[in-house]
Amino acid sequence: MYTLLSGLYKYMFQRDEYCILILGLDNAGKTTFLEQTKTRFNKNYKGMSLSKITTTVGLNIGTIDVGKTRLMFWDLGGQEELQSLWDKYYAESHGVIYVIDSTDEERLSESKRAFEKMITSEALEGVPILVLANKQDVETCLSIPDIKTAFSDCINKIGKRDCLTQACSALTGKGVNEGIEWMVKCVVRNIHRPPRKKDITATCIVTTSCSLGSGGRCGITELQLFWLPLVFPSLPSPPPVLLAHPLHNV
Ligand SMILES: Nc1nc2c(ncn2[C@@H]2O[C@H](COP(=O)(O)OP(=O)(O)OP(=O)(O)O)[C@@H](O)[C@H]2O)c(=O)[nH]1
Ligand SMILES: [Mg+2]
Repeated sequence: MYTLLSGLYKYMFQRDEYCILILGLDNAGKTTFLEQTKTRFNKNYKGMSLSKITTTVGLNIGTIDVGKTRLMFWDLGGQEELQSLWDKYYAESHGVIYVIDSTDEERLSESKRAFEKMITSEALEGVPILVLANKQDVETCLSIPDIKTAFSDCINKIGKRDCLTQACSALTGKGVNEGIEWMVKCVVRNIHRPPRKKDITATCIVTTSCSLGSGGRCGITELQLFWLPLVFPSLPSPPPVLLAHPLHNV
């Protein structure tokens, strides 16, 4: 009976969670891409106005659910002095989205150097890489073949891992869904980096206590969710760091 119930519980309330790093030089459009992604994949998400996004000092976090798969994004600042922090996240990540500003030909070689350094890290071995040629809404931008040519001597270093170059505009949303769907497929089939099992009732319980605290609603569903950890005492607790960190913008 316990096995049956715990199986049902897992089916209903656990998701496979994958951590995706969003990297690239400053001004490439990483945070704009993250906001656009959250807006497209999270029903009822009221994102901030894309024009109000400022440079990232630290990191932004966001999650989306695509079917039974949960992607947790870590969008890191791209300024030169912040790039030394990138590798602290490599061992925990399941995929990398590398954003290139296709309108900035002058900094393309700088972007390539950062990309090369990133892909040669052993901690990222076998991890799928989605290269986003961003800002394709700008008429004068570099084309995908231009960018592929500029990055051509990285091919050997990419090796056998999954890698896709996708035309994208984080501002208009072009190419965002295609890129995310490709990433989901790749992380799910990569048996070398298994997912974290994420208990989604943790989020519900936090939401419940917030809505109760603000004098809001408390329906049957919320109460049922609240009682689940009492029925299943071995449930993992919510990640306190992620909920409490001031830089985190989930
Ligand atoms: N035209 C155009 N502008 C974009 C696009 N994506 C981002 N931008 C603009 O590029 C600038 C930088 O965007 P951010 O998202 O802050 O860039 P970032 O990569 O997060 O930068 P850091 O946080 O400093 O590393 C902003 O002015 C955005 O509006 C795009 O697809 N098209
Ligand atoms: Mg940013």
